[in-house]
Amino acid sequence: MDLRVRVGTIELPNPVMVASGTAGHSTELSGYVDLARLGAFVVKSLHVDPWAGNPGPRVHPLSAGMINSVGLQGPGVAGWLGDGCRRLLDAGVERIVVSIWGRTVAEYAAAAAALAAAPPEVIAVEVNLSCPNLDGGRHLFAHDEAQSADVIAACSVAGRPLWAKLSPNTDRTAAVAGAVREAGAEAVTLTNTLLGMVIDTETRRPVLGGGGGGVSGPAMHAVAVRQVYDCAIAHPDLALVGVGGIASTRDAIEFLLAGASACQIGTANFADPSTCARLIDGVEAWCRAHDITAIGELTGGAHER
Ligand code: RRO
Repeated sequence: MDLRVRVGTIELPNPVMVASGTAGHSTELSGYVDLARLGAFVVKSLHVDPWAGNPGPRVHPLSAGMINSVGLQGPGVAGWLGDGCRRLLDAGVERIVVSIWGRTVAEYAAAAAALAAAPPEVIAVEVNLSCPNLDGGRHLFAHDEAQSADVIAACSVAGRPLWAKLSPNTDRTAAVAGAVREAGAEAVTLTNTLLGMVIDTETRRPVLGGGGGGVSGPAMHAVAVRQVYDCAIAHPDLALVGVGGIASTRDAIEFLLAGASACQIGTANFADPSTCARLIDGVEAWCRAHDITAIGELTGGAHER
């Protein structure tokens, strides 16, 4: 069984990655899953400088997933290179995708520049243009083609393939995908979380310390599949990474059929941190049961007549 997939210029041994922000910055999940087995380990978004994130509560369960307002907490790129990155390498992880964020184009560029010195195991940079918890969700780069393109162009200083993580909270996603590709992105990751809020009826205040937050998990799976499907039609030659509510093998296969080359597992890691290992085995078993010899054959299958 050939589980290898290609995302832009990068080849991964299998299509299953962790989603940024759901597996920490380093080896937090290594007691549950062999991180070296993953298609790639995706680091929670890093700013160029350390950032404390939002006040708690930061996460809250929903009937079909969860909502978060972590608020982009992280050690900064230099702090991560000196600690989290080293621990991933010590754990034998050879494929690391680093997610970065900024409040301005210059801050994104500074984070990307700081990654230029990263070891070769940092195989790509996922540029997070779509965090719902930056400035309370009032400003998302991923809702604007020109601003997204400016960020991607500025991040070329990382000297690594760039993936752009886009938003489900706009009807501009396919247009933004085209703009970031023109600006140099090799792939787009679809999607980040849905803007949401939970209100405590006793206190009459938002439950999360940050106010609103990002909805993830099964509640948004069909939304993200649709984004991938539509983007694959708009940009048949652009590599897509599907993320949103994957909890089962079939959820992952759906993203491939919609047009993704690979997928990322997020919220399911909170309920079962070994989900990725289960799904690597699961997609292999699914392919065998369906007489698929190379998993790459599945990409875009739902578009064929
Ligand atoms: O840290 C967060 O609050 C966060 C980020 Br950076 C993101 O991209 N998506 C999300 O739901 N939460």
